[in-house]
Amino acid sequence: MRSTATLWRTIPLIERLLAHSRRRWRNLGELQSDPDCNNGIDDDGNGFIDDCWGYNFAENSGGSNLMGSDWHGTHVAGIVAADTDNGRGVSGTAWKASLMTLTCFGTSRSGGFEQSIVYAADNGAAISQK
Ligand SMILES: [Ca+2]
Ligand SMILES: [Ca+2]
Ligand SMILES: [Ca+2]
Repeated sequence: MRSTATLWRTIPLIERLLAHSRRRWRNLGELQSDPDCNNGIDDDGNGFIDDCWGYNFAENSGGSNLMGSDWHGTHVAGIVAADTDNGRGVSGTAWKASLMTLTCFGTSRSGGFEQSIVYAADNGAAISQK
């Protein structure tokens, strides 16, 4: 039987999701020196500029807006991490999880699928479980 304990870990969404959510994973190494997440510097030295909330691998960009080409990731984010027992909308399947935004379907191009999985693993997200 599968353990549900890992469902409350950080889960990478290899798409994109709402720009602001309290369920968002955050990169404190970047945000502590760049709270507005727009200085154009790789503050934590991990190879990604302004990756405060995740990264847009399709268009090789960070910052606070990681929106891509459609709303599918936002829909999936709700399925995964919507608050439970609050009388609003749905309950997520992993409602204590934080979500890491990794855009691979950008506004002008797609790509970076493999790199996004490596990034997620390097930053503690649950990639798979047994
Ligand atoms: Ca960085
Ligand atoms: Ca920065
Ligand atoms: Ca709800």
